[in-house]
Amino acid sequence: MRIGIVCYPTFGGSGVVATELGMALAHKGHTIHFITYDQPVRMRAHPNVFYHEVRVSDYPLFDYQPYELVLTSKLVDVAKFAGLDLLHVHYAIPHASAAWMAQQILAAQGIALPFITTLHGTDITLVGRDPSFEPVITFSMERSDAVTAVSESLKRDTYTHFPLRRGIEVIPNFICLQQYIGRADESLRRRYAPNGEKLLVHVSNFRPVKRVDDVLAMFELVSARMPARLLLIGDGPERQRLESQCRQASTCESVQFLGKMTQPEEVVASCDLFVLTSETESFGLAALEAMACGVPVVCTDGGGLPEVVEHGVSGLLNHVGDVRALAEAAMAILGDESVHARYRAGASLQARRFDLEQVLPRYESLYQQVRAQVNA
Ligand code: GMT
Repeated sequence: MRIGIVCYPTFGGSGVVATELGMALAHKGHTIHFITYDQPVRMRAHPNVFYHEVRVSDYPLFDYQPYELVLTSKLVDVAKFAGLDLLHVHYAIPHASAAWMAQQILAAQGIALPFITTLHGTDITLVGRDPSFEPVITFSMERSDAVTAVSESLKRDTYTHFPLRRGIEVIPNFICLQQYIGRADESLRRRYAPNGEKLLVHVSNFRPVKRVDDVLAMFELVSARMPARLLLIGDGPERQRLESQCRQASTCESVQFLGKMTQPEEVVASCDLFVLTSETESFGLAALEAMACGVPVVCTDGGGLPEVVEHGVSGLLNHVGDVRALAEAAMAILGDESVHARYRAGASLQARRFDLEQVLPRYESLYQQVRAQVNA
């Protein structure tokens, strides 16, 4: 099939999932056209992969550049000239409404282009439910040829926040397991924990929803009880404040901000524990990536995290904001070598449930279903 994929090209989970999905489909012989404003960070060269940049001109009349319109025109252009069979848009805002608009323009020219919308999280739980977006999001979800959500929790949230009548299929996020196995690197580990300290790691986009303050607070409690270090990977609006705050703290020497990384698993795999303190997380791809490296997870129980991390098997879950319980959980896992080894094994085993090989056929079958509806 010839498939157009629209996503955010940045480090966020939705962009990573969309790009890895496109790359996997390309390996299976499909032709993939990524359509977005910058080359997706995880995109690699492949004869079946094409990238189309959406370039918004800087006209002085516009205080706000009309990205959605330029994207729509690009979708129409690529659909016609690459002969797309379908569009798969990731993250509803503004991709679903742009896809619908492109579909209407093409229909007026006698061309059928079905589109699938995949909901990822904040497009529903935070931004999308804002009244300034809600009617457009509801409409474009209703008009999508299929809608998928990355977890049961996100599906429930969608029905809670939107007056939606249509069905939503849950297709969980995935990982290419082979990329993660056996990545631990002793020399890297020694660099970050030269005296054999326990190594905790957090990966995020440093937005308020991630509650990174809680990561720092729980780390303070842990490091008071055992030699430990904390690595913070990623960047975002909260980073500068947190970094300055951290410089005043007694744990300053033990905390390192590493910034954005295209392959965070290279570091995560050499750590002892992954920490995620989010207010809510539709799925928690970063936690799954850690588990795939055999790194157990201590996290909150917001949103879809309990669907990814099994309490007592691949990690421990606690209520949002309960920093003390999160610290106790970390110490319970890290304080005993045999317990840690059991959680490590549990994490690796559980990650297998989300292997690409299990999830990819579900998308392919949905594509066929949607295409068949158009041809019927
Ligand atoms: O907020 C983020 O972490 C970024 C956001 C995105 O769209 O990239 O992540 C959301 O989608 C990911 C991929 O499906 C999920 O793994 C994240 O849990 C989800 N984030 C939230 O729900 C906060």
